[in-house]
Amino acid sequence: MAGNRDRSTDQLKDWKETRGSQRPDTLTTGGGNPVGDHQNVLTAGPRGPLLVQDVVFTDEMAHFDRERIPERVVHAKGAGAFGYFEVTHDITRYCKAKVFEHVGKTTPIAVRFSTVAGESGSSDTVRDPRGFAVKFYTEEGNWDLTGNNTPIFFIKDAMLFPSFIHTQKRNPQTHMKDPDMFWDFMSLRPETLHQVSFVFSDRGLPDGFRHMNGYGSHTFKMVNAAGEPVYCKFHYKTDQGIKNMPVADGERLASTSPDYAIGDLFNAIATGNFPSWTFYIQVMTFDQAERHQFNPFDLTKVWSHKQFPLIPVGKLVLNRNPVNYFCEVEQMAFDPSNMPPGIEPSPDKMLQGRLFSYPDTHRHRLGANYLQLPVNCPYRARVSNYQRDGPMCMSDNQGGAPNYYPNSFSAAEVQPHCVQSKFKVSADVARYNTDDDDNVTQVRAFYSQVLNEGERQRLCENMAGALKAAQLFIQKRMVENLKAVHPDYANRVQTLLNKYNAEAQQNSSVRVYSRPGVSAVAASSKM
Ligand code: HDE
Repeated sequence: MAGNRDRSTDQLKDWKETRGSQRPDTLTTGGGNPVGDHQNVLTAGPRGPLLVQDVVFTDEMAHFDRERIPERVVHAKGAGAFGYFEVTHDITRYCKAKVFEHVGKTTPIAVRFSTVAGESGSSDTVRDPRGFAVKFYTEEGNWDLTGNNTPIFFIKDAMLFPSFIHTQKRNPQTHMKDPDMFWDFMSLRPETLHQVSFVFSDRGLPDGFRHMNGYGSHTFKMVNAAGEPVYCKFHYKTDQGIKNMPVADGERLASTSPDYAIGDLFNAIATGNFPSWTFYIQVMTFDQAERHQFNPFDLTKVWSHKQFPLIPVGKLVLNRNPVNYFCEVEQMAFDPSNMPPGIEPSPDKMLQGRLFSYPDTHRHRLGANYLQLPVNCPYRARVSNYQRDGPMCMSDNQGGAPNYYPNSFSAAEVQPHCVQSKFKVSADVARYNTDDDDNVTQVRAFYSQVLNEGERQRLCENMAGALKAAQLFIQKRMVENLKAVHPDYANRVQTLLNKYNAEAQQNSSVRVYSRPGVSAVAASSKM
């Protein structure tokens, strides 16, 4: 037997051993009837044909025919795990949510990590943001902090999201990744510069899911017991240390071990090496928000850590692997609109757009009663409302309790102290263009102050290595955008492009269409 088997490879062996001397179960149909033969269809004579009365066969085949549910339109490839959140520092002066009630309090959590653009069979080791979504099962219902491994995002208006995602998916005719689509969009929307620079830096290719930070990314609101609100951001920093993957390793693993990150997480947890993250918040008062130099709800910007220092709150620990992938990970449904009292949305246009999109997606992907699935069910709260029926109702459907409100029979009653905080809005309703915002100052700081020389060079190589596959006018527009960030950034990328373009011209018969786009730039960035 192969000597280098790990816990994920040994799953079946481990499963058998944990069952010990238990006798095997009786094989049954889906309806529970014992099955006498599961290898031979029922036929008239040894050479067929089949009999319609072979219900063992039809039961098996009909279920197989329906095994797939739609994969997530983004973040389709991922890994999940379970654990707990523990409060280590008191933040009740900011937030009344029970999850932060007292130091030492623990709350069960579910986490799903993911890549973004690839399909569910794609490789884990591609350049792409990583999803880092956390579901807190609190006694006030679920809180879903559906974040990424980046503190910022590409765009700031939810209207652009479907188009933005289409540019990283497949060309409608060729069904291939398309470098023109991706770079055309990015270069036409300069607010993408910050996140594009982040993703093409070393951090765009993390070594598995354990060695990266997570961020709620948006600005949220926290409200304390006195009803006083502040704005806040959430950060979860890896206790394993940041570790990124060299491009060459990503390329190699993409073909030899495409499930690298899933396996790394599974094996770590299976061997008791539980990954953890330290959880922080940043806080901004409403007054500070009024006077802030940037729009504090702009998802393409960070809040200065100097001005708004990280405040420690607690720890996220993952200590259990899913018992069954489909049941507990594929069906896991995150929803930024799941917020317990004390946590509220800010006006961030992207967050507001997400409040609609996620539950809408789940109703399509999983069905109207997706919140009754065990992994999504707010099992530490008692769901009591006036919603009833729908396909695949798995609970008692709230029994005989009245299904209308108001009623005189004392069923689910509203809790006035849980009403969301009041806030003032006074403005003209319009479709506001945010094009003229400052899209470069923070990117310049990232390029010239956050990155060191080696990191800057690798960023330029990664970017040029992918951008070279786009048409020249698109390359040019992208470099113009980089020029506004920093002349050195633009020069380095242009110099590399000149070299690649000259090579391509010399060898014009061998133009390489190498699946570029964010999720595949790891593969193309070295060519
Ligand atoms: Fe998502 N996103 N997103 N997203 N997102 C989904 O939900 C969407 C955004 C993120 O492990 C979808 O169940 C819109 C930002 C994660 O199951 C979908 C907008 C951030 C996951 C969806 C955004 C994220 C998703 C796909 C802009 C980081 C995976 C299927 C308005 C802060 C969660 C699904 C998991 C998944 C929509 C932008 C993170 C379609 C409309 C910003 C981690 O509903």
